[in-house]
Amino acid sequence: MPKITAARVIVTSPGRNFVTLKIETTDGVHGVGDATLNGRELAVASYLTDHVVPMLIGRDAHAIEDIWQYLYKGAYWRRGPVTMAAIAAVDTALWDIKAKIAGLPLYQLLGGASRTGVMVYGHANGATIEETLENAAVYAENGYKAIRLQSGVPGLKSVYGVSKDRFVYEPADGDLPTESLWSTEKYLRSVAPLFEAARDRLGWDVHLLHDVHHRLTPIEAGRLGKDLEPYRPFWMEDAVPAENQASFRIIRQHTTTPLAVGEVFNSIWDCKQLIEEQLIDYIRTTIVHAGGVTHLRKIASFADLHHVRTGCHGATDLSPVCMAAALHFDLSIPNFGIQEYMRHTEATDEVFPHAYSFHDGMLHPGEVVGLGVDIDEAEAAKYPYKRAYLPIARREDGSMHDW
Ligand code: EZ4
Ligand code: CO
Repeated sequence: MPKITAARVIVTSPGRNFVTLKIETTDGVHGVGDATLNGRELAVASYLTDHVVPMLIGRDAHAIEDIWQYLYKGAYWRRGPVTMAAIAAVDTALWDIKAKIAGLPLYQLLGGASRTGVMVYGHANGATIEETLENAAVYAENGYKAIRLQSGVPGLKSVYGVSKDRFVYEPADGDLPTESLWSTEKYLRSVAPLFEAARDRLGWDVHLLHDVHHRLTPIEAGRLGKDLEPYRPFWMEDAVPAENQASFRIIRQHTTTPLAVGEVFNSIWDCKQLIEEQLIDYIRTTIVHAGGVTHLRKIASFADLHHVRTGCHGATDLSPVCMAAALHFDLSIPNFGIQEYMRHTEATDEVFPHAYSFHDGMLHPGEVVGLGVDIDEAEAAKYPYKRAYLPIARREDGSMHDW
C-alpha cells in the first residue's frame, strides 16, 4: 500500500499564476494536481499547505474516495471555490499516482476510451466583426470543428473575451482590478450581426459558440437566445449569474438555443436543479474548480440521466495539469459534449511538459501512464508569483455589474 510521504504546493507564474500540488509516496511515485484559482491563488495555496497537507501524511494514497470524503465532510465548512480547488488538487494527484502504479493512462482506469478524441473549441475574437471572423477563419483552416466568437461592442472600450493579442487571451490584467464599462443595450445589439456575418463567412459545417459571461437577466437572455436561433449556435454560455438556478426556467421558456453554464460552480449542489429540471444542455464544471476527477464523474453521471452533456471549462488560468485530467475524463465518459481549449504560452508548456496533443480539431490525452503531465520544478522556480486580478465591470451610471 503506497503511503503519502510528502505533499508540496508549487506556485509559479510563467506568464500567469499557477498553483500545483505535488504528492509523493513510499513507492517513489508522485502525482500532480492543479489548484489554480484565478485572482485568489495564494488562498488555495495556504488552504493546502496550512490545513490539508498535515492531514494527508501517512495516508493510503490509493484510498481516493475516502480521502475525498475526509477532506469534504471532515472540514465541516463545505464547498466554495477555495475548498473545492484544494480538494480537486489532492484528488487529481491521487488519480495520477494510482494510474502510474497501475501502469495505465488515467482514462483506462475511468472505463477506457469512449471516443477517438475530444472535440475542442478555440477562441476567435477581435475588436470588430471583420477582425473576429478573420481570426475565426484561421481556426477553421487549422482544423477546428468548433469556434467561440466574441467581438468588440460598438460604444464600449473593452469587453470580456476580446484580447489585445490575437490568439492568447489573458483576462487577469492588473495588479489591482482594472475597470471596464458595460451597457447591456449596446451588447445585445451586437451579437446577432456577428453570428449572421459568421454564417456567411464560415458556412454551416463549423460549430459556433458564444460566452455571455453572466451579463444578462433571464428575460434578456431569452431575447438573445431567440435572436441567435437562426444561426444555430452550438451554445450560449453563462447567460445569467447562476446562483439562482430557477432563473434558467425563464430562459428555457423563450428560446431553443442550447444553454451552457457552470465554469464557476464548485459542486453538484450548484447545478442540481439545473440538471434535474433539464434547464441546461451543457454543464461546464471542470476538474480544478469542482472537486477533481472524483466529483466531476458524479456530476457527469447525474447529468447523463437528464440529457445534459459536459463542456468543461478550459481557459488559460486552468493549468496543463487540469487540462490533462479533463482530457482523460472527457475521453472516458458517455455524455461528453465539447472541451474548451485555449492554448497556453510556450513558457507555460515548458513548466508543464505534457503528453496531450491536438490533431484535426481534437485533443487526445496521450498514452503515457498517469495523467501524462508533470511540473518541471527548476523551470517553475524561474517564474515567481505575481499578483494579478480579473477586471470588474461598471454600468454607464457607475454601478457595479457582473464581470
Ligand atoms: O473568464 O477563466 O469560458 N471561459 C471563460 C474564461 C474565464 C476565466 C476566468 O478566470 O469564461 O475566460
Ligand atoms: Co466562460
